[in-house]
Amino acid sequence: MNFTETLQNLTGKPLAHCTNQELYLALLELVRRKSADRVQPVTGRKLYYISAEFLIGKLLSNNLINLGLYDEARDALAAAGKCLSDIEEVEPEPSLGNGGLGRLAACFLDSLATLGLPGDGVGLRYHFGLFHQSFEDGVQNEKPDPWLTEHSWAEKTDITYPVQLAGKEYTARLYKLAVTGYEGRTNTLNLFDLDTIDESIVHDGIAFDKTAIDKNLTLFLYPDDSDEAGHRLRVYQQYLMVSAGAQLILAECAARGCKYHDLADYAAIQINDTHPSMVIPELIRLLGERGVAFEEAVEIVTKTCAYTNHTILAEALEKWPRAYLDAVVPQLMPIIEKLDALARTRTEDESLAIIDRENRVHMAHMDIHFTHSTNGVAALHTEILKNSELHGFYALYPEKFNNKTNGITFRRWLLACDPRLTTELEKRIGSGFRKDAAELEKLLAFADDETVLNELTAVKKANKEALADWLLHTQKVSVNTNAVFDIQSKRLHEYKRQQLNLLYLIHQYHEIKAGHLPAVPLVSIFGAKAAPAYTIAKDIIHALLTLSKVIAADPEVSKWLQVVCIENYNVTAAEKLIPACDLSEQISLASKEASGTGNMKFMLNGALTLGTMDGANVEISQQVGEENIYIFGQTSDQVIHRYAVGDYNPAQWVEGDANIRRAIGFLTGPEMMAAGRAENLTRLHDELIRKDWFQTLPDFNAYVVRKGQALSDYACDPLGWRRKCLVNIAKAGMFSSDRTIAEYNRDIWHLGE
Ligand code: CBF
Repeated sequence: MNFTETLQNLTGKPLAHCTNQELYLALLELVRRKSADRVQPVTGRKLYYISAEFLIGKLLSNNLINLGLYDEARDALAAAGKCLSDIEEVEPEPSLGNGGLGRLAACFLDSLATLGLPGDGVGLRYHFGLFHQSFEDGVQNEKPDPWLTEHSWAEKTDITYPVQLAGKEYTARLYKLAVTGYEGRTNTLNLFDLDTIDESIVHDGIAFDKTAIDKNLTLFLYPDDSDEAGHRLRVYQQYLMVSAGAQLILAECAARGCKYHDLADYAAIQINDTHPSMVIPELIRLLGERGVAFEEAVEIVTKTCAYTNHTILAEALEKWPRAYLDAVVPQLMPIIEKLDALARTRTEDESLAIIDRENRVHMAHMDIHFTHSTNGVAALHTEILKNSELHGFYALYPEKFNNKTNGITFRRWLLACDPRLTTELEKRIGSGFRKDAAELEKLLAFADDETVLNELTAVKKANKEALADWLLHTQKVSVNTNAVFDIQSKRLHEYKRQQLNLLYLIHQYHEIKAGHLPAVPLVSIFGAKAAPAYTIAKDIIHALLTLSKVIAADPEVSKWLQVVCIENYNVTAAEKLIPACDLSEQISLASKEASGTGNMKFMLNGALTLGTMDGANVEISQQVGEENIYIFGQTSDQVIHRYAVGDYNPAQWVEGDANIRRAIGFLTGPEMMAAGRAENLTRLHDELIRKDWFQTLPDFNAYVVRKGQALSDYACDPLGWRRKCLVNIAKAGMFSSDRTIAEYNRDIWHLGE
């Protein structure tokens, strides 16, 4: 049977007579069947990657690509007058993640399956994900982001586990989502949920009764934690995930013959940041119920589990007040106390304790003491962990620390999102890079080939036009595709410094007004969600939206400058933005961005990085050479030193620099105040001149100069610019998540052995 016949069998009628919805459901069923054919038995050790987030994105195209069916599907549908990309529109994007950590987890699942390694994900089946973002009257508005439909990729099973929360028993139900690799095997993403969840309790945006656990537990990812009920709800969620996950792991291992004493021969568990840390005491508790003594259980769990740290930001290194754990997971507290006592026999250093003198439980400390591996996610990040943030732990357990620089799956971030570039690359260097990303280096042979460089320019132009169409269609925004597309898309956080970009744009506004015209028009695009309770982040969004309005209303400036904020930035939006980008903004305060993965996606798609020496930017810069990247700003050592000395005073920078004064002053000047809200603009203004915790001002001038250099290179030396882009694509191979996963497997997991 050919592809058309198979699909027709599933729809029950000629393809030409089907709606896009019917075709979507038929493709979903087809993918399910083909993926099921690739399930393989597990021998030896299997990985369980536990994570609060899996930002998987839409799955149809990716699955078709990985199954080798994409071209056939596209052509069969085209022959029936249907368009695969229209059918893709029918699919809702799964709301299972927030940012880099969740997207990394999704890339890792893809690479595990592609490399033929047995590795499943374990997480929660959120009904409304993070939230859906819209902009109303210049401010971020949040509402639920529903994605679960009757026919969803995640299939309900009959498998349930009891979970005790605050002394009451709940039933966790398992949903399974097939993860099929590129020419690889099929693994599973295991997602837990409660049957009793009641979506109707959500009102007024994303508000709901935080105490009705049976109804609310899996409604949202990262529910608002600005009050105690919100904090507790996060503990409830985390325990649901790890308790059900641990029971699943033990059941699967037992079914394969594991006697629990040998758990580490059957399972490797990766704790993705601190959200799943309670899996340590939970496994010890469950092993105890199965007759394993505490000391042995600790040894088994330590051998089985490993921990990844994704940040040095104190706010993300969770420390739960003991009272919360006493209330929500009383069954774990005696075990955590014993672990604390055991850790104290290994060190007298109070700062390494699990339960501190203020009765807070440090989840990362428990992870480091009671797992066999702690890794950072980029070389610089791991060095900072070893030398400063976790130095005491490194001194105690040097053998546990290792680096695993992050990566991205090239199937989604090149083959699926940039088919034009993929075709162009295949024309020149063959298709070996699909399986072996290092083969991209073959492109270097064309670095001086004008025909190839011009073709790459044509690909970029076509991608910019596609993005322009999408913006017009979805947001009614029209952009000039002859301008430089400058993009900063990532979570909104002060350390990522969208406010630095904002100040630059204000600076440019003044320069244009003063008649200093830029070398090329600039379209500056932002994609970012602010956490609902993060006031200053929302103020930054407001300032960007207001500036966008002020510029659009000024014909003198709007010819040269445009600011666009994408509504509801998600994976689908990223797939449109990244292939169209010329300049990729990676401008975090050095030392604060653990790695970044957007930086890798943009580079792979032929954008140049404007960035600080932070996270994986450092390794990108080493790969491409300093002439092919625009680096600026303080180094991480300088930043760490400035924090240590503690004498940073932004007011001095404002007083001493006319450009900074002018840019910050504009925030509360007449143009912005007339177009925006005084409360938000004043608060941001005051924050910048009084606190500026992420040192925006010391990097301002260096940023202005470096960005100016990049824009003038783009305008004055188009071939030279494109050559740099080519080098970036060619050198992106190291950032494939296949490489990252191979390293995790070699050093930590040893799967299948
Ligand atoms: O390691 C993946 C990503 O994780 C974060 O997003 C996180 O949530 N901690 C970091 O901020 C990124 O730097 C990192 O790339």
